[in-house]
Amino acid sequence: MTAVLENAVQQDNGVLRTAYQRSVAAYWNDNPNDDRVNYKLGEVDGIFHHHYGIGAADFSVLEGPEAGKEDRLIRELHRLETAQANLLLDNLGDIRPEHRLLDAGCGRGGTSVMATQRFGCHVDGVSISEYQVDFANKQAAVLGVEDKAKFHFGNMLHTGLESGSRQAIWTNETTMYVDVEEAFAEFSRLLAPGGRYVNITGAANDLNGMKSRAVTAIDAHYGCNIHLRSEYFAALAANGLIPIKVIDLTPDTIPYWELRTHTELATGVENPFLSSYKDGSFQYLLIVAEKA
Ligand code: GPP
Ligand code: MG
Repeated sequence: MTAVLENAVQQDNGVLRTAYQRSVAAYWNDNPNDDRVNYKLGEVDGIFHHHYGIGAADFSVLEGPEAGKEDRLIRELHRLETAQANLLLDNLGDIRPEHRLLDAGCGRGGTSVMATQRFGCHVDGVSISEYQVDFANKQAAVLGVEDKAKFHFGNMLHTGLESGSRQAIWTNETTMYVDVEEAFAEFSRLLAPGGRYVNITGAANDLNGMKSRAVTAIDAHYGCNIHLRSEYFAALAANGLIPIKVIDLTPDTIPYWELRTHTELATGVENPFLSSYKDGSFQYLLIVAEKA
């Protein structure tokens, strides 16, 4: 067998099973978009996020001396992203130090690190990007939480983790990369009875018909496939995950995107987000479900 073929077979039996998954992994291993908006914000306190922000933005950072403006913007955007992760953690239920959690699509590990710091519990994060896994493990060591937060090259659709082993699972803006039916079947298998699944995601609004041009532009920017709102609830119900809370975070995330248009780190995706949130074709949702 040639080396190339051997490699392909090995990958098909392992973490990456489809051409789509390999393309997503390649994107995050070698981000073709300007990634400074994630890196520079993470440098503020060592917590590296791959999601957006919520809450009232302090637009006064745009005033005052031009000299420190960019730094003030970076700190404020980072504060809003950390607020988003805190809201997600607020919804995981009663997490105790002996519990084991799963961060499905962990990125550079920010939300997992915050979870171990808050609850003293164990978190496993999986990502199909080896670059992200390596970054997250190194950063956990820098922050002194490497014994609690562990990151693995793994696929949320088939984690290989033990059934019923998780008190909580979350996806922080990662479900647009997977078939949610498949993902929720795996989460349902992994959760202990009464355990929680928390999802923060952007969803296309069914009431608006098919995906708007702006939502399609967001898909194209990240190489993802944004789902309809209804698909989430159908897939939860089909897998014994019973919603207990749904919050439309759209109004809470708009200030983040408005502020982000002012930084030199803006990537061009800001206007599609703002226009689709404002015309109602796209919604930023928190969904909390319990395992029956
Ligand atoms: C990435 O955040 C999040 C996604 C790629 C998923 C898409 C999310 C939706 C709600 C549609 P990031 O922090 O890596 O993106 P950016 O580089 O733009 O900050
Ligand atoms: Mg970002």
